[in-house]
Amino acid sequence: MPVSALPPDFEWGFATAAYQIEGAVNEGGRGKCIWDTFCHLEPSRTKNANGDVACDHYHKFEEDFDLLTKYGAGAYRFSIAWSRIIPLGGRNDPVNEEGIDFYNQLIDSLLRRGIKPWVTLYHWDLPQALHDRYGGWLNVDEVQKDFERYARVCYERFGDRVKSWITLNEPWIQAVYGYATGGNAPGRSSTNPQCTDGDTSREPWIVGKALIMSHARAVIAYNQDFRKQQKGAIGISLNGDYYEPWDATSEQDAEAAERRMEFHIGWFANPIFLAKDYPDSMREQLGSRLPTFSEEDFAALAAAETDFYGMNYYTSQYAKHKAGVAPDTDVVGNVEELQSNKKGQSVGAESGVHWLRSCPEMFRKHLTRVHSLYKKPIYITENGCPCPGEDKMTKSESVDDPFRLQYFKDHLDAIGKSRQDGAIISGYFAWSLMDNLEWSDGFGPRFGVTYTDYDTLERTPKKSALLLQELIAERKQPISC
Ligand code: GCO
Repeated sequence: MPVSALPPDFEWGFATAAYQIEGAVNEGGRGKCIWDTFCHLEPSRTKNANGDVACDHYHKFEEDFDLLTKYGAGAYRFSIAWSRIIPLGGRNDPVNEEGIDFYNQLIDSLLRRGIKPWVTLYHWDLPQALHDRYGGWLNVDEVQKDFERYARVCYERFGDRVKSWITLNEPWIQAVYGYATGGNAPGRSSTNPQCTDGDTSREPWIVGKALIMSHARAVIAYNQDFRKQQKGAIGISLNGDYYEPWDATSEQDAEAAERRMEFHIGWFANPIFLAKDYPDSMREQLGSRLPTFSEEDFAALAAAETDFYGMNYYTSQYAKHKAGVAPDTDVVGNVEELQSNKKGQSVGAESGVHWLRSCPEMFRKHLTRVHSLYKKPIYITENGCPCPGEDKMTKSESVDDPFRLQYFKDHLDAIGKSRQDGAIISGYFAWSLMDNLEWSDGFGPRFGVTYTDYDTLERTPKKSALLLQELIAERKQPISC
């Protein structure tokens, strides 16, 4: 297989998130977050799983970083739990020095190993106290001020050593799963009879605005008060599948595909990267349910110069136009999402979760589209999959993971091709360093390159980790042109 050299500053690594791996939820002065409440209030919603212990990374981080060293990682993306740093979350609430110490230990250990820390400030674990105090993400004015203060504390305490910041992970998931489907914390949904205290058909869009403005404030704070001295970069990680028309000859389906991506990516990327309003298709469908940006908001968006586009990419789909008026609960743009097209062709090989099929060709198109629209360097901040049937496998079966190996090869190949197409792709983080708590799917799906035994907490490298190790060592990527 021909290979192409990557630039020397290409970032290679693995990614995780605090609630999915840390455990130790009642240690070190940590305050509760909305996921603690969500998992414990109605355990069936998370398949009786929770993050109380998870991978116990809180106590085992040195062992986990030994793995990073073994895999040759140059960078490691992890998230800080807001409620470890400020247990009550708010701008006038005290900072927890034990939480600061914990993340100082992580950062210093990574640096000793020559691994660059990439820090996500928010990976869905809002301090519960802010949700209780004023409605959390539903209170646009309050939450952005508290997020800015939290971000400032992180820059002040860690920014001498952390040079790569990601403000938010997948705001779409926070807004839609948290406030439309109710499948993620805090579990609000217009179809949930418990949500009688608000207009739930507006909530995802209000939360979206709160997330966008929080990102903007955190970036402005960095640019004004820290960038000159600390010389780091700051971005955001957006999820989003690529969509192709279900019927390749239908104009309506082509528009549906575009609309679907606007509802998913443009919702956040247009305000954040272009300082523009939401896509027209959103305004047309949602009318006054979509909040507006004031002059002041637009000024903040324009001032919040963001360095890079973090892309979390897993899969793609086909889009079929839905006739008729979209219902209030529609968050995808009146589109039917399908895994095969009109000709019956599947979007790609099925992985170990129903929503994820391997579609590297569409990944390549996605990279080209995002690059041409937003013109920022792209870092793949998540990419990975569980193997078919892996949730039921024994350890020895799971560590032999040809499906994942092929998935990585094909997606790295697509990156190589898009780089040849002209897209600027500056790094790649495999999701995930180890099997971990897959949110409301519990501990079933295994996305790790390391097998986690949840009874003994023993870690065992899978074969795919060793493939990445080889590629990283050679600083090469396969390109099968
Ligand atoms: C996400 C999150 C991760 C998930 C991963 C696999 O993208 O949903 O960032 O926390 O675990 O994506 O679903």
